[in-house]
Amino acid sequence: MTAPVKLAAFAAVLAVVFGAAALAGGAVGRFHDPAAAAADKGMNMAADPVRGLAVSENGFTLDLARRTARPDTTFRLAFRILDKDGRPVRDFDLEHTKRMHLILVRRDLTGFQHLHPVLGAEGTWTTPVKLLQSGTYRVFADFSADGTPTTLADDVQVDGPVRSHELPAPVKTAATDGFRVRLTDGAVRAGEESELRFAVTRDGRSVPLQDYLGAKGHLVALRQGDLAFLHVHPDASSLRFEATFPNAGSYRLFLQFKVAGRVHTAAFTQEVSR
Ligand SMILES: [Cu+2]
Repeated sequence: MTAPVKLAAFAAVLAVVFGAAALAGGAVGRFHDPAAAAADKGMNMAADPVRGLAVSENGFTLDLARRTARPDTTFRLAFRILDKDGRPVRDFDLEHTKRMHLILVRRDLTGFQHLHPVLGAEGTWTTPVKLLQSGTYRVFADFSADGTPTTLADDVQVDGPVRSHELPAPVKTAATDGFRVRLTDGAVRAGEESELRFAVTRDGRSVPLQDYLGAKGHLVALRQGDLAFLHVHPDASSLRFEATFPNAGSYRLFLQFKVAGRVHTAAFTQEVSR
């Protein structure tokens, strides 16, 4: 190789190295961009087990037809899930054997209901609802669309004088409809996966459970204060659930199980330590 050719080759190598460095610099610069940083943060938040704090998330929006009701009066609750272009979503994925799970609970964590509304041709979900007591109720639409599990929430106000209840003290046994439900848990700590096990008895004897929503039971966990909705994973063959409580505090657990064709709900206060 002659000297001028060697120099030219060296210059070409330099150009490649500096070119790559310039590209890398550009890429690094992009991460300092506030929009890119916010997008990264959003992705981290999507991994959070907490849901149900927003009316709009993951490109979906909960559109409630009405936000007021009268106490102890059956009304037609109607809502749509809108996509990012404002169009009603009509295709939903099956989750726990249903395409839509509707959870209602008063702000003081009383009056829990779990309903399965019907989807109309125009993308409107409807179900008859009766809210017994006055107060503010949280309405959670729990669904999956395009493979994205999402829980959106809004409020329905029930007019009238409100008598609120303190969260009951944590106890390991709850009575409902003549059944006794016992909760067994280990050390339930914030940020760790916790196992929650339930046993249902009647007159001291264990009760044969029917399948409900593709498992032996269904569990909803809500955080006191902001009513954050925790996603809980059921074990298909027993009343065992895995839940990760994001922080220390008080939570209300609503266990649902099915016996002889009827669904029953038992509620527990769960304290989560640091
Ligand atoms: Cu459901």
